[in-house]
Amino acid sequence: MATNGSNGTRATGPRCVALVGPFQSGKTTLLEAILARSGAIPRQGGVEAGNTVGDASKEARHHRMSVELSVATTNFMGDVYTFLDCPGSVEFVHDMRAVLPAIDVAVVVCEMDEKKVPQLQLILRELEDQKIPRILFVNKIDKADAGVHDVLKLLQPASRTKLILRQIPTFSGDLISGFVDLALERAFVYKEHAPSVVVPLEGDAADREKTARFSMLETLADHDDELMEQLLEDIQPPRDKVFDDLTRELRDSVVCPVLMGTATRANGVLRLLKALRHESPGIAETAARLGVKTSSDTVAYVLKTQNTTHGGKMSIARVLAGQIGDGTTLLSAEEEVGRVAGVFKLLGQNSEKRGPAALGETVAFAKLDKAKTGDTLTAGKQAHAAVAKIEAYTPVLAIAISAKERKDDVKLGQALNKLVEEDPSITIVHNAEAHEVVLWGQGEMHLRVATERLSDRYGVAIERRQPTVGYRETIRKGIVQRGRHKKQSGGHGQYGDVVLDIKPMPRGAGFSFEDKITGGVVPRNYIPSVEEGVIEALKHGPLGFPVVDLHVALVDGSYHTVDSSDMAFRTAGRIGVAEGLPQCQPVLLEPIHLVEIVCPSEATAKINALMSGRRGQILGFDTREGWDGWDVVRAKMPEAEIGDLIVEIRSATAGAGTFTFKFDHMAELTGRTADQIVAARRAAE
Ligand SMILES: Nc1nc2c(ncn2[C@@H]2O[C@H](COP(=O)(O)OP(=O)(O)OP(=O)(O)O)[C@@H](O)[C@H]2O)c(=O)[nH]1
Ligand SMILES: [Mg+2]
Repeated sequence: MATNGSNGTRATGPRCVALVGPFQSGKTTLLEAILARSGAIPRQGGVEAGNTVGDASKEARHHRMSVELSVATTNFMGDVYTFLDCPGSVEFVHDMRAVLPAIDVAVVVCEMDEKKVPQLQLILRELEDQKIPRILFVNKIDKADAGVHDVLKLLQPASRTKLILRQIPTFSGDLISGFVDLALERAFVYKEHAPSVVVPLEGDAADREKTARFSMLETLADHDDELMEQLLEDIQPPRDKVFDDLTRELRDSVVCPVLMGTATRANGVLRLLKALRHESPGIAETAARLGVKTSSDTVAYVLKTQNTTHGGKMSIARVLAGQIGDGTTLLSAEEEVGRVAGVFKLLGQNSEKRGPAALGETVAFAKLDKAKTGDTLTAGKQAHAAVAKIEAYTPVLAIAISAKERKDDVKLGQALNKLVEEDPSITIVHNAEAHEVVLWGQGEMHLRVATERLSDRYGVAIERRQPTVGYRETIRKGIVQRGRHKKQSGGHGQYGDVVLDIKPMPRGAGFSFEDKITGGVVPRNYIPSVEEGVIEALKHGPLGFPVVDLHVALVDGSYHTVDSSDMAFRTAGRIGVAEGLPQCQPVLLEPIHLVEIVCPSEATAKINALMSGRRGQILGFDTREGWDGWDVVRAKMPEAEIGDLIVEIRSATAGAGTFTFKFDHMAELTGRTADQIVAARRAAE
């Protein structure tokens, strides 16, 4: 570890900054304020007014929330900055996750809201795990009360690295009217939509400044022995040294500075931009973090794939080495992904054609047909090692969909491919048994937006319904049943006759068939047909579901030298099962899954109650390994009850909890619930 701050010179070149943070904390509004402040747009729009640069898609405007990444490039004091405004909803987390490898620094926009601390913790964790430098921006300071003095007390539990308060608020009466910057030791008053104005630092603010500055320095000194000595000896460290330490410790991810402001009024935004300019690392540090030599061949990382209505496919990427212009052929780890046909600068949904993208720039490349989000691309002859691996997403909610009109079936297939290309947190499963296309996703809103996109963007109107639960049925007792098929109409007749010994088998045994014919009463060559007939009948048992866990033995029968045929014996086998099963006490089987829920501990009791209320059998709960203040609850639960479980888990945990599940076993289901399921099945048929 370095012991002094002399290496803290300002990073240069184009930056890439992500705006992340809990749901609705004001990221898109902050982006708007940044763009207005830096002159990329003439006037600051608002989310409520529906005229922001971010969230420009129809779906985002309609739901008044970010449902995908928005990208905007601007200039500030001679440097290029690309801001990546990420959705806050956990349902759209994949867009955030995919951009993280590319960024120099994350601005984590949060609020002074206890309920949102677990969500903040989740986001900070991802950044901590990847050692991505981060700054907290406490937004909506216009709504803060006296609790603002305890900002660190409220937010520190969410962060594993020490938070460093960089600013303290100043008041006019009860309202926050400005702030003191503790590194600059200067007081400012906020002006609406204009830079804050410097005012004398005096009175109560001056006293509070001294205490707060000292604790800022103390935290910095944890990683700087020289500063520690100065503090012990009561020597005022030079201002440059303080800035150098802030820069270095942010770059090394050992502290997380905290700034504050009000995005709607662009208060605190200029300070944020200046902190980014002076203290955030740049492409050199980011490339080093990713193991890329900036001197090597061209390397770029794809952080988002978009299918635009006019421009076709766009791959938004950051150049990590070299430069990339029109006509460059690029290679991913797997294959040649295409030739760049246009380099674009983005400002929300507006794209502007430009020259080659230089080192560190974040741009959109057109027509890289095979490029995927998360790909590491190179123009070299050999693929570059992947700079990041994005974990696969475990889906939590499903809907079954179909095209409203039959003629759109093919179009739907193509649209689904594009949907998944843009959003790998959607999984598509074809349920052949139920003739269903099942869309698995991250939550209600996620799936709603996905179906809206199918119709808005890809022009396929969709019908949605609950996916079919994989019910089965079995039998509780056996029977010996004859199955006879005989037709003597005119010339060639049909004759097949079998006796089947049908027996229940233990759970999970599936189906087995046995040939117990002796003396050739059923000729050898017809026996496979008998089995086929049996299997056919088992697809649809007396309750309406596939029949499992039984053994069928062919024990007797007869044949006719002229009239017997494969067909006749298949029919006989089918008849034997169809007539036998209703007498075997058929019973419904439902799939039971092993469910694991993770949640903040204060919600554990609620989760237990929730699971019991849904026919869940709680197996126990534990502290979550490596997660202070979190629990894991394990339970066995019927598939039918898992349907919208995520919705309730999220509402019980302020959006922070989630679950995974895997099939465990099939269990008998009787009584009213079973009767209802069987009745519904009959009605559907
Ligand atoms: N009072 C106040 N309201 C704010 C401030 N910043 C944002 N808002 C409001 O908070 C709401 C959410 O703002 P957004 O900018 O959409 O928040 P977001 O973080 O982008 O939301 P998601 O992307 O959906 O997570 C909107 O109604 C904003 O007008 C602020 O500084 N003060
Ligand atoms: Mg947003």
